[in-house]
Amino acid sequence: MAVASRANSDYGRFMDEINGMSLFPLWERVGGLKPGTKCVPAHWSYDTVRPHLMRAADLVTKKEASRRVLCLENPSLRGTTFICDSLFAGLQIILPGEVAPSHRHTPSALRFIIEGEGAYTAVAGEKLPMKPGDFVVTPAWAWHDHGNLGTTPVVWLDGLDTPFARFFGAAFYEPYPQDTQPLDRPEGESMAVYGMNLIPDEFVSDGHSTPVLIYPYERTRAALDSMAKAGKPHPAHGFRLRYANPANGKHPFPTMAVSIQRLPAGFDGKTYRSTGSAVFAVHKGSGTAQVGEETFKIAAHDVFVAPPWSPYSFRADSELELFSYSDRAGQEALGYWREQVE
Ligand code: GTQ
Repeated sequence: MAVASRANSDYGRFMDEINGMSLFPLWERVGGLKPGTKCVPAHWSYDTVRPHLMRAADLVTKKEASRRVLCLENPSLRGTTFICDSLFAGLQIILPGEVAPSHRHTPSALRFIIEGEGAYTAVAGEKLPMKPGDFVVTPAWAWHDHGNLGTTPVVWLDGLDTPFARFFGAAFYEPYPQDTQPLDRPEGESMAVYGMNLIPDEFVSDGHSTPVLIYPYERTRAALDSMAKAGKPHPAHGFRLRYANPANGKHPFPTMAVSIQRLPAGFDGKTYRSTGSAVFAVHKGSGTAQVGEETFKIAAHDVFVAPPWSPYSFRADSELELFSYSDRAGQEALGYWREQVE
């Protein structure tokens, strides 16, 4: 109908007139609904990025930078700071003696510790010492500052759901009046009180973020060890565990699901895809990630991203462990989540 009338000058005048009124006819839209975005598969080798993190540490003081972070920007999203449409990823470096001043924001944040010991994050009044492989939670709107009390640089991966907050026009930010917030909760409290399959009677969940603020790698590894002894690996994911919010069994964040998976040496996984955008950080081992049309050789501390509905699979040369976060929690809450194994 539209096609037949296109040559008609009445139609041309109609189009011109409605265009001037901020109106657009749906029947003229090209594209329409289909899964996936313009986000492309991308991979950052830690060996390549690390020297530039060290240079950044030389060139820019923590005072100048507040957070000394190199954003991993998707090649199709340059200028946004985002690794995919729904997630932020950055590598943050903090030198011995430095403090990253306290602030808070509506986006939720996670840290996955890459290298170095002696750094901590203070979150909501609790100091959380961090070691490689630990996963640390910063709930939305919680005060947080970081420090390095050790003798070597410490690097971690920051994962945030900033694009969600931006999308909804709800990206608030506030600096704390001092560099550090008061530590009014005992060290280790969130894990000791909420991380033992026990919940205080009076605890009322906000229904969003987990009350456990740190998931130490020591415990994660023990869980993976037991899982690997007890059963067979999933054909695509190997031995995979998701970090759970103990208050409701769901995800640690309202938007982000977070997982760790172990692929035994020689694992040659099936192809998998989901509507989720997922960011992976190699905790240890080496192998290959096939993501869409791309083949990435992956090694310890590399980061890569799998776009939504893009098929991916893994091969492990040595025992591989992959930490990952995705927008799955948000998609499940909204009813969009779908997945497919080969
Ligand atoms: O450490 O608080 O990579 O607020 C981006 C935003 C890190 C942080 C980032 C942040 C932080």
